[in-house]
Amino acid sequence: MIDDEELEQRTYRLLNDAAHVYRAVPPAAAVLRSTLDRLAGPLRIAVAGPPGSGKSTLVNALIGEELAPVELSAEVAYRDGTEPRAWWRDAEIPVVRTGSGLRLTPDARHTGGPGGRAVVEWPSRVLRRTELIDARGPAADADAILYVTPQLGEEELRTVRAARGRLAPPVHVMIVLSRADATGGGWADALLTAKQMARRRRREPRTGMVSQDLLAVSPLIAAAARTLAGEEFAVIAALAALPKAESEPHLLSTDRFTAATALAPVDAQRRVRLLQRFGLGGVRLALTLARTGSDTPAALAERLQEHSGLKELQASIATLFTARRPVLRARAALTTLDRLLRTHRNPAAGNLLAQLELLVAEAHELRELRLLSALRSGRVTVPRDHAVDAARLLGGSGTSVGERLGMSPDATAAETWAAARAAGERWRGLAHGRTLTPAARRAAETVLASSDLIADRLDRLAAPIS
Ligand SMILES: Nc1nc2c(ncn2[C@@H]2O[C@H](COP(=O)(O)OP(=O)(O)OP(=O)(O)O)[C@@H](O)[C@H]2O)c(=O)[nH]1
Ligand SMILES: [Mg+2]
Repeated sequence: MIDDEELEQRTYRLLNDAAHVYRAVPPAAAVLRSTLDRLAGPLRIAVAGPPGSGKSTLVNALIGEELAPVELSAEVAYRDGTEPRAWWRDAEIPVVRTGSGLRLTPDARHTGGPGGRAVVEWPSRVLRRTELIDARGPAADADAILYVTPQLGEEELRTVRAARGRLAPPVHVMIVLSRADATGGGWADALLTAKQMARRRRREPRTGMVSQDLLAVSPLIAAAARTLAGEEFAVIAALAALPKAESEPHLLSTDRFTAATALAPVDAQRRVRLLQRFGLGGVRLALTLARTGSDTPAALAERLQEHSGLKELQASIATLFTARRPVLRARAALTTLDRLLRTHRNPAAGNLLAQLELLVAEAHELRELRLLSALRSGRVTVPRDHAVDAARLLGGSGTSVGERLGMSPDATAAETWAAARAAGERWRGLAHGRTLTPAARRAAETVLASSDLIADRLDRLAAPIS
């Protein structure tokens, strides 16, 4: 079995060999060039969802800057770069920062029909690891999707399922229940209520089938917290310093909060701006936090990010998406190459195709991804009682040994060992037993291989370094 690094290297070699074979076939050569570029590039995450669900605001929260939405009705990809630059339909265009995002101004030559994607380069540590696409529809070339929606009914689940199915290979999906601050009318416990609801929905099989994780987030509070200015903190602190009896009546509605005669220490204009940035729920939360120990801008920003659900989302993106980057990248590249080799047939291509198939068969992580996706879509089933266990061991909830075994962070080495052994026995029994259908047995064999790899990794961790 081969590891991430070998998978990457062999994928790279195959693409290079193919580039040589197709050097005289311009369309194929172009596809290979961009595939090679992408192999080393960041993971592409599309932020998708219904209109007005908070996609652009979430992009800002993740990057930690007020960039979106751009004043251009198009999909926008945000990438890391050394300085702010933008492109539209292959031409570089001016970027201007306004009070609420970027203004991209394509000149008349570049306008035309709707659709297309603008590219914005922005220096950012976050973007070095992941490219974010503020999507309009299902972004066809994404490795993963954050599906942002304030509600999750049958219709939304159908949309997510369709979005996954349209993409080859089927991508990783995470559902973000947005506008969590407005849950149940937006009262003080709105965020908590939303998080509890998300936890419940996450366990439902029909959501588990389409997404790796489901989280409640308030993009608005998250974005405001990530970009909290010193002056803004001063306004919040001034309001928090007022006696509660004095301020509370003005926090009951946006009209009362922004009334000219209200809350004298802070003028109405500043209050309006604060409301735009945080929403009423966010203002209430910020005041409560400022009163209970968050007495510096950094401390307040940190606590607001926790409450908004952003921290949890970042952690989930890191374990479920970013940690899989090499495998996801390789899988996307190999899928493209496979298609190319089958459409532009020649003797050398046949040989490359055989090598590609061998690589895919040997790379256990690719098999894991394929099985995870098959289990999620219901194309393959394992016995009900074992479905959650299977997805976890395959790395569906994170790829570390502890996450695969579902251990708590304070588990001892002995407990981890015992769990690994038990998983191995469980899946050996299923894989070698006679109760499963052939397809389920093959799935059990893959889960068993994952369990054996976990035991291997524990072995290596325990072995003295010589
Ligand atoms: N209360 C509340 N409002 C939010 C939240 N997130 C975004 N909004 C507001 O909802 C409106 C739409 O937010 P956007 O981020 O532009 O949503 P979008 O999905 O990008 O919208 P389109 O690109 O037009 O589809 C804006 O006025 C935001 O300020 C949130 O978490 N809570
Ligand atoms: Mg938008």
